[in-house]
Amino acid sequence: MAVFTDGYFTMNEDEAIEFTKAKLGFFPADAELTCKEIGDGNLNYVFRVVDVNSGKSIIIKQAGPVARISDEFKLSPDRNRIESEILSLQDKLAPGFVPKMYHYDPIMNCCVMEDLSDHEIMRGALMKHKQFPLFADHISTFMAQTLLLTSDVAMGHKEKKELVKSFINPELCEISEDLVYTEPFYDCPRNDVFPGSRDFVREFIWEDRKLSLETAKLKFEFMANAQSLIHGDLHTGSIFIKEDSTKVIDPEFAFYGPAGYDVGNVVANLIFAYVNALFTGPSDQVEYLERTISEVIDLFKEKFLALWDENSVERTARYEGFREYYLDSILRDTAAVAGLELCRRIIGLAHVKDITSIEQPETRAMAEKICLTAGKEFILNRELFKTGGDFAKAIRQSAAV
Ligand code: SR1
Ligand code: MG
Repeated sequence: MAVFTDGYFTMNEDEAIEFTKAKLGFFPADAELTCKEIGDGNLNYVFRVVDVNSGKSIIIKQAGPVARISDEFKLSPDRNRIESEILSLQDKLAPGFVPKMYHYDPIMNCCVMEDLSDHEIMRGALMKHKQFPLFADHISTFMAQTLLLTSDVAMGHKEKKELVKSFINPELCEISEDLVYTEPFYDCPRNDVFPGSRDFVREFIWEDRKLSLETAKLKFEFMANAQSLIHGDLHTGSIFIKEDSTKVIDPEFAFYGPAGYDVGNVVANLIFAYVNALFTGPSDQVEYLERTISEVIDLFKEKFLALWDENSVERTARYEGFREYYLDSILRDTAAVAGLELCRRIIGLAHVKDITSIEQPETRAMAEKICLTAGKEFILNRELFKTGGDFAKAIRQSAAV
């Protein structure tokens, strides 16, 4: 019988059941519990515990001492505290858009939350060519509320600095600094380049000195701009979805960083789905995704400006023209981060299934070329992206090369 008070160890399925019985009052005493480890992400262990009698279920997410994708990444299990705290905070800032957090255990480095098994992971759903007409509205609300309401625009500056302190997340930030901003832009041994794309990557990305200079500027902005409490890894694998509901999960990369980092990740990952649909889907899926990308940007802008007027507490934030200046800088970062994400998921260590699932090598190389063409355009010309239409046009043009 395992003890859950003496010290941390990574649990197996039976131990997750024992933990549930010993530490959580969630199920009745006569519950008949089953457990399955269902994690398929790069970092953690995810247990689904179900009471066979009542059908009630919970999720236990435990942080291991190293990443699942590779034990090269030694990571503090404190990321689990960060995840449980930010989910509770986001539930207040954007109610209904994150799972309910039931319990955090600082010894076992695990958190217990609502089971969202009636939803599906958005990346997989989009690859099955499903459409979610409410998604742009939902995600733009989530981002506008969590990003604006944690910024200096809407918070007392001392209170905000307290949050900056408690969400210092050096190890997970280092992963993004390396995997997003640095390694994809040179011939780094840790990259994982598809053989059919290697020549294009070398000429188009690695040999472009102007591009590497821009990635350096962006990396230093990522490390220094404590603008908003960001999710930090807001791709379509971090979103659970069904027709009428969108839930954002997995915020363990959260820290105070550039607001455009989250918006850019959403845009880039919708572009991966768009590129997948170009080669595998019906044309209305391509149109749906282009429309959704455009709506995400335009709705985010509209909601961000409205929230600014209702919530700004800083005198200078109300000076004429400042909110437009500030929003413009977020859109610029959105374009840049969309570009970085498009490149790093093709060249770097961590790929996306939207592209790797394309079996025919020539087709995959074409899909990768589209992503890299759009990615470089977004990085180099980031100042030019001001509307959803600007993003949609660049995507169409990249797909046409
Ligand atoms: C070592 S972790 C690799 C990637 O998985 C996460 O989801 C992040 O996107 C990270 O960059
Ligand atoms: Mg994740």
